[in-house]
Amino acid sequence: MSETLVRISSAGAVRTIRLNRPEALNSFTSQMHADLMAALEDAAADPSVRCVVLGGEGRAFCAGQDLSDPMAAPELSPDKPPKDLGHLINSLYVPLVARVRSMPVPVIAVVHGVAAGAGANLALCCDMVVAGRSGSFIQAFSKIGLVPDTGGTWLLPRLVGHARAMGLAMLGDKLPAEEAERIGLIWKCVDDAELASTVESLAARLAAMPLRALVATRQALAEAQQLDLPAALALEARLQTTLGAAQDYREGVEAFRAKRAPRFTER
Ligand code: LHQ
Repeated sequence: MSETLVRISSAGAVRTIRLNRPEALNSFTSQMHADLMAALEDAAADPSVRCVVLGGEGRAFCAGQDLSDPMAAPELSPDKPPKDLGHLINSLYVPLVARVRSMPVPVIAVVHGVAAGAGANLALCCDMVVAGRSGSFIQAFSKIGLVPDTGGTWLLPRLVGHARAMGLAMLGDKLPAEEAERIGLIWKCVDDAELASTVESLAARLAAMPLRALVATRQALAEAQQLDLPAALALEARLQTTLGAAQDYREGVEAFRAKRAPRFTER
């Protein structure tokens, strides 16, 4: 286990990365961005890793951008030009979302306590979100005069529809995890006491699955949002051609026929 602004641990094929600035509710500084990116790169490059779990240390998942970090805090003097937040987004948050969404393995967000602003949308970018009953999601952006970033404008209407996306994004209210599950924003809300074991068994289950198929599913579901039905059908056919030529498909079908558990190995 290494101790930087992220904590990294491994159990079998599951790599757990925990944001580690608990005194500031794991809000993002440039150093935490760098440490998280390095941890994700490392997990992506390590063939023994078959699932990544992303969580937070302390009492929260992540409170988004650290608003006292000089790179994000508004310029108070009228004589100085305003900070270019777009540049900050383009250099740190856009690569982070791209990295998460292109991981060669499934990524689970485990949310206990608050996930606010970029922290909420980082969780929602992951393939599956499991939250404890203490968890909550806040599109905090509107309260400080900004729009949802870190993929929020794209993700929210797709996950919960336009009306709910507008309500969440405009009001910036705290959405409890239980309600987040009910409206389809996240996969599951469980008792806090069961959160670790639920995520552990979900991660182990995903790690044992055919990873190329899971990653292609992530890509196809996202891409199909922009396609009409014939184009989505064509995309599915192309993906089945690729996956059907892979070893995991042979193994899956052989295991089914032999009535034994499959052993998937590809990544
Ligand atoms: C924090 C933060 C925080 C610093 C709690 N920063 N210290 C991208 C690029 C450029 C610019 C801007 O933004 C973005 C993307 C974004 O993420 S915008 C959204 C940024 N995040 C927020 O606006 C959330 C701000 N935080 C809050 O509203 C509350 O802290 C929440 C609702 C998250 C938690 O409330 P409480 O449970 O009551 O905790 P607290 O407010 O007492 O916070 C605990 C400590 O953490 C406290 O420090 P202190 O020294 O007083 O104990 C806070 O100042 C600190 N903290 N969030 N984002």
